[in-house]
Amino acid sequence: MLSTELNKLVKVSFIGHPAVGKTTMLKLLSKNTIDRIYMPTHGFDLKTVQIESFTLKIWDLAGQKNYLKAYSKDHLLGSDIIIVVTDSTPRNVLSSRELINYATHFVGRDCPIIAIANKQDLKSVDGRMDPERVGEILKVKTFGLTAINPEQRMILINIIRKELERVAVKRGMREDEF
Ligand SMILES: Nc1nc2c(ncn2[C@@H]2O[C@H](COP(=O)(O)OP(=O)(O)O)[C@@H](O)[C@H]2O)c(=O)[nH]1
Ligand SMILES: [Mg+2]
Repeated sequence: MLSTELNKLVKVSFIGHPAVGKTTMLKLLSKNTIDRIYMPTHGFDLKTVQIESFTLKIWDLAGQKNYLKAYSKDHLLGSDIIIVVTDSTPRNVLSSRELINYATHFVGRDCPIIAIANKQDLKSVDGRMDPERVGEILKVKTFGLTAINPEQRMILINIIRKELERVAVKRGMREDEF
């Protein structure tokens, strides 16, 4: 049924400063091989990813200098889930808090905003923060990740799946429909 199909179409927006790992996360979701070459995203990338019966339209919103302006209303509006990606350094986490405030303006309280404390593999070498600490600062649900590790693909999928279930419930879907 068409309405069921539409119910399963979900817009997910990745936001975060340059080089925190947004594109790597998108690749982690879509395949198993991770390309370590850094290609700054210009504008945005749009990828379609299937998680169970859901079709996710994932917007990887970029921006090098004026990143705040790049997260324009048009990009964020209509998001069902916003995922803020940080590299877990204190400085980046603090400025990600601003990004969350900015995003909240456009999407209101209905759209869940969660955070990924990425680059956890570097935590022991350079003082990055663990996900608990990052979550305290950002005041949103926060999960740790090492996006360059293909073995962490299921971790990321499970994080998103939890949020998808909430979206489905909000849309009035029954559990046997998702
Ligand atoms: N050590 C480490 N490097 C990462 C991780 N995730 C991404 N990177 C690297 O960080 C750089 C920027 O990643 P990218 O996904 O392009 O960042 P974006 O600008 O947010 O899209 C690349 O060189 C990635 O390989 C991670 O979990 N650990
Ligand atoms: Mg990118």
